[in-house]
Amino acid sequence: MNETKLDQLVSILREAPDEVFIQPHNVPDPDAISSSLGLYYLLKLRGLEKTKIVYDQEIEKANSLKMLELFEVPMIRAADAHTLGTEDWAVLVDAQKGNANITDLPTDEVAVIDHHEYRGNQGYRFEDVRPNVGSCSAIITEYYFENHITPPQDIATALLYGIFMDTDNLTRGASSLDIDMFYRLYSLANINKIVDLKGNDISKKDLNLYADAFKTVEIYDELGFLRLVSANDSLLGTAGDIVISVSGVNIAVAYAIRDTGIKLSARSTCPQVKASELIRSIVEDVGVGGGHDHMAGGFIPQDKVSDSRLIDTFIKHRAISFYEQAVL
Ligand SMILES: [Mn+2]
Repeated sequence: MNETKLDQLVSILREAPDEVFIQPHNVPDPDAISSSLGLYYLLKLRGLEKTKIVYDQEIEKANSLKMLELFEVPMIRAADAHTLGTEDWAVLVDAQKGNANITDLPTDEVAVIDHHEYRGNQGYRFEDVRPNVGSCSAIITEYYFENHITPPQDIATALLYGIFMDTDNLTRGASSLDIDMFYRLYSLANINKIVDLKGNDISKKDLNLYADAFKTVEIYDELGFLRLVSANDSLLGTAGDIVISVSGVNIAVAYAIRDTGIKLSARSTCPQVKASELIRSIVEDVGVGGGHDHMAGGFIPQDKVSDSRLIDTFIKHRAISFYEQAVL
């Protein structure tokens, strides 16, 4: 019988000298949380008892926090992972080594499961990177069905929600795998919990931040710009989703200015404008960025921000130049 991906991963991880940490990107979103939880359950099932989920930075969004509570996700902050050390191994999920949004912990990153742009093998012994898939949750779900494992109800529900969120209800970059896995999970999931999560999309505090942010919206043809006046940049993507839902706007660039630099998020439904390329053109020579055709993110460190160039104008100028080239 052919080895499945899960078999391969497990046989590598059995050689781990000490603990195995599943690490999603920083400020984990629903797709990252459900992928981590889904993989955690599979590894435990296969006897890898010394497995933990670790993440860096704060979880800010109401729906992500609600997930932790509803599904009792055993995730710990890197700062609280006292046993984590250089002898431990890590499996990265929903992120790859070298991404701006993942902290390089002391662990040895031996494996990666992701659906973002492939960044090349960075010394992994196992890699499953599928940029054409809309969610990491769909990849993890496939590990279940491929191995004839039925996910328990809470895990099925979390994975279903992960697919739901990362593909914007199956309308953004959804592949046939996302749709197949969504369909198979649906009958196993608790839809009441999905309803509960959907009712926790934003907190009251976020509402005020959004209200301020929407006042900053500027539209230029199909482009919509939004500036978030808060350090809570996990709201950027969601704010961008709302801007893109404005009639006539097909590309959204949302950004937040923090002490450390500028965090950027892009959304595109315009076929000529790939969000990842747009972001890369904005951060060219000054920062890092990447993502998918439909959603992407980037960061410009504070020391690269020139005093003589107003950052709002800088971002808009670069985005408009890229847009005009692309749609010519
Ligand atoms: Mn994802």
